[in-house]
Amino acid sequence: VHTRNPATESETLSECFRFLNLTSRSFSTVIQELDHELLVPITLFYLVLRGLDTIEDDMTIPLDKKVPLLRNFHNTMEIDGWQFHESKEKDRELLEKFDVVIAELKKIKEPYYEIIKDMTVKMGNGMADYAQNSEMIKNGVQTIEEYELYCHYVAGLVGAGLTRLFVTSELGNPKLAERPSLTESMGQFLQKTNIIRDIHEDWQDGRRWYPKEIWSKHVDRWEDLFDAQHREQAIHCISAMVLDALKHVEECLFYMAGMREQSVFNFVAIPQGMAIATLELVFRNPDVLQKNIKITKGDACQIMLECTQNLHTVCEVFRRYARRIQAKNDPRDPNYLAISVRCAKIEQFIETLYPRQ
Ligand code: PS7
Ligand code: MN
Ligand code: MN
Ligand code: MN
Ligand code: MN
Ligand code: MN
Repeated sequence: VHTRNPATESETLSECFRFLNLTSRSFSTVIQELDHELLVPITLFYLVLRGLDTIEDDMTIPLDKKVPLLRNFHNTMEIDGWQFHESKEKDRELLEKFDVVIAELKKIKEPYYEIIKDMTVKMGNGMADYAQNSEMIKNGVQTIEEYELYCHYVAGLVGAGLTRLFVTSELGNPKLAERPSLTESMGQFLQKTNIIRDIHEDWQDGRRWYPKEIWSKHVDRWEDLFDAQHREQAIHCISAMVLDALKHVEECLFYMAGMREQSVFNFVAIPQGMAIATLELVFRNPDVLQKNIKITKGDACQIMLECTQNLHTVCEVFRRYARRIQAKNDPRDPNYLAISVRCAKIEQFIETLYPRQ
């Protein structure tokens, strides 16, 4: 069911949907299938955060300009007619015509608006902290704790905002609001997968999100990860990162068990299904170190079908990919045993949810 109504849509709203399709690889379809109550608020939430992320990612904006832009973005998003013409990023057109997002934000229900604004304050400040910090120490994220705090700012907060939108609109189980760690895991799992996969692209852009606490166990210098001479160690480093991401799986499945409306279920489940498939794709795959890799269209289609049914079919996706990770696991990998245990635990958890006869 398409919930958009182009006949009654204002020009600025149509423009917002054009930006959604232009800027989002993974979210545009699932957002546009959302229940009518949340369709526009979540589209605008996405565009506000995409605008913020475009500023964060733009390495041509000097830090003394970038930091205040990030910290004040929640005020900026209230200034009628505001546009930004100094970005060189791929998604810069959104910032150049950001006034359309601002115009539409003023029309949504107050509680939805407040949630979006609150998340923008927190994310903008978190991004600014890390932008300043990476400049000071010049060698990226150090500990797993710092890595997870970054993932909290850019994805855990998105999850928190979305959960509040689901609960406020009564499309989500109110009990979800009492389980913030489940929500956090949903964001951590997506963001960690994105960071693991984007290693090469991020490195070329002068960014590094893998924590030193993990990569330093495998190579002495960060650059060595991209050097053919250290290929084996680099693959082991990726395995360590995949193992770390897999610790969130049970909480993600638990969160999805709390969905009660089909369009919201699909919206949260599809990205999670894509993420577990992406983890399997990057696992022990040297291509990650050389180029951007993506799951095939065929796999994406199948995941889309399975993740738009019910928790059971989503669990089947997770079980299938956990088994494929197991099958690719190599005893020479220092994380072999831990990965094996982790995958078995995931399978076991699914088995307790849906015992097979
Ligand atoms: C509001 C739907 C559902 C409880 C733009 C969805 C970048 C991985 O780094 O575009 O450019 O490669 O490939 C999305 C939890 C956030 C976390 C975060 C807003 C799920 C700005 C998404 C998305 C929580 C910061 C997109 C985490 O990847 O990034 C809405 C529940 C934006 C969610 C960023 C990343 C998302 C991301 P990149 P991508
Ligand atoms: Mn970013
Ligand atoms: Mn980005
Ligand atoms: Mn990325
Ligand atoms: Mn991306
Ligand atoms: Mn990117």
